[in-house]
Amino acid sequence: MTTTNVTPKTHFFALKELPAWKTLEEHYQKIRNLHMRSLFTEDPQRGERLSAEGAGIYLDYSKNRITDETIQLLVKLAGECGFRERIDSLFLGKKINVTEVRAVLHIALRAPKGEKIIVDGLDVAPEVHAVLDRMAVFAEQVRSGQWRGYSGHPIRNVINIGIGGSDLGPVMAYEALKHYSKRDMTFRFVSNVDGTDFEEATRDLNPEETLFIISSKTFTTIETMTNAHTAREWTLKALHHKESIARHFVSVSTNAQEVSKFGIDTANMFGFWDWVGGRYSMDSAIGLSTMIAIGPDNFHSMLSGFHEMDEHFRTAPFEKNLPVLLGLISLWYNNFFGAQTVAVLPYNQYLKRFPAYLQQLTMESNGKHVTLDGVNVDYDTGPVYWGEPGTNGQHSFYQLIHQGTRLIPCDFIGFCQTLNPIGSHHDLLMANLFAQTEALAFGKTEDEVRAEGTPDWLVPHRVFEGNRPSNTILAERLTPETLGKLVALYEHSVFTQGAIWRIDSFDQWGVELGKMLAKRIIPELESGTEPQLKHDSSTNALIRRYRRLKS
Ligand code: G6Q
Repeated sequence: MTTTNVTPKTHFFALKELPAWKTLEEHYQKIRNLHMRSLFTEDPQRGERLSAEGAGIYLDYSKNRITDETIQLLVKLAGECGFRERIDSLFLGKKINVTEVRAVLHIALRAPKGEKIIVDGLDVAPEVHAVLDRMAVFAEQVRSGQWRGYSGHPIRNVINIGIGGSDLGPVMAYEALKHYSKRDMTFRFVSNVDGTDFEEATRDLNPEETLFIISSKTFTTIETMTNAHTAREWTLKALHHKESIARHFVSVSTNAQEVSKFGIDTANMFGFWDWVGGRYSMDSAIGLSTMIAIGPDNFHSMLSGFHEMDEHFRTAPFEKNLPVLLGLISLWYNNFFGAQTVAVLPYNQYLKRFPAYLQQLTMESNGKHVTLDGVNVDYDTGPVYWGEPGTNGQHSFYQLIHQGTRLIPCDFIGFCQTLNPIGSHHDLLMANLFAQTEALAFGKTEDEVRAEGTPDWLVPHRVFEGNRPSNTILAERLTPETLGKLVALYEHSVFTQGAIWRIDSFDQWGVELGKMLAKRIIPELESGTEPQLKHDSSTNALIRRYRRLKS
């Protein structure tokens, strides 16, 4: 692949004036009251027809409030928004992150050896593989016990210190792939600047056997640096020698200068690049803890899963393209039905952190209110993503999804094989998944409720109107490869939506603001003398109260 690396030219863009948008508005009026019950009755093949398969992942999108025409119109909309060109720009390494003037090349992190990806005239693929090779050597040294702590003990505990994109991916991947992890080692993740996080992660560990990975793209993030300094003190308190740091600390960063200022030998630094966004970095060196946990071969399988989905996204026609379909259907509910949220419901305990991971991926990417041209949007952008693993959610918030007043589109994720075959657990788990999608779509009518002998006064409470939409994502088995495919599926679905809304899905100015604001207040909390507060009256009062009560 080659690139000219020209910042895309921006121009005023009125999404709602596009012919396909206007037709979709009319179409919405026609089908908004159609019930899935009749859609399925009229078309016995619907369940099989409205499905797609890519990179070994099956997507059933038939239980949505759509017809064939809806999909055609949404695909037309994508075409009118120049989405094909946007996909090409992404894969060609053009600087589509316009506000930070950066290429967006997470796809390069999983490109196979030998593929060329040119950024600013340089092929970045060999660098990516050089870092992966160094990570593999290090991971094997730690896993085999060849890498020793300062006092000669093998490393038994690995703690990743990072936050946001430098934490959520590693935690999610570790939990998701625990089945494949080295069980005689302990992996923990410290992100919160609340000292409790560090304390609880380390209280039962021996510093002589503990390795810290300080993961920070910038190496200036205050939470991470605070935790990193605490980790250094914790280590020095036990090992007494400054030289021990080199055996117990490695870093993942783009900032060699700050890494060496902290005292970590840059020989023990694993780099990445400014074209990797934090929330798109779990397959870069930020995944070092994952690689140590599951081993380099499994890590490479995960990368090949990512790549397979990348290729599917890049080449499949939109009507058969999983990330595109997922993105377009989500946009359909967001912009035409006015849905505010999307629930992600993995029926797999290993995916318990997947919804939290997706929250950052989706909401940090598409929580924007101005277009690439800097103009306020006149339509809704990123919905709120949330979720919990099934079946737990069924015993709490599903009530609202079934019978509440809001429309909540759901993504159900399930696997045909379990990694822990115990009795009939897995069939029971999957029966719940299928039953929930069925109940949401078809509900229970008044007649059905009466036929069960329900007294009149109770009937309204027991009626389920149904017509509540869901996608079902089905894969064979949760493997490192499948995890790569699932994450890439959502990455590209986020991009699909962001491209149509014409927003920058790859910047995060809201996060940057947060990083600065606290810095102003810290000295006001710590100062020995009463500071002159110049905030609003609420913030001033809160700070004064805190100062008064803190000791
Ligand atoms: C992700 C964001 C953000 C970032 C963290 C940590 O896309 O940019 O979540 O990952 O703020 O930043 P550092 O890795 O620089 O510490």
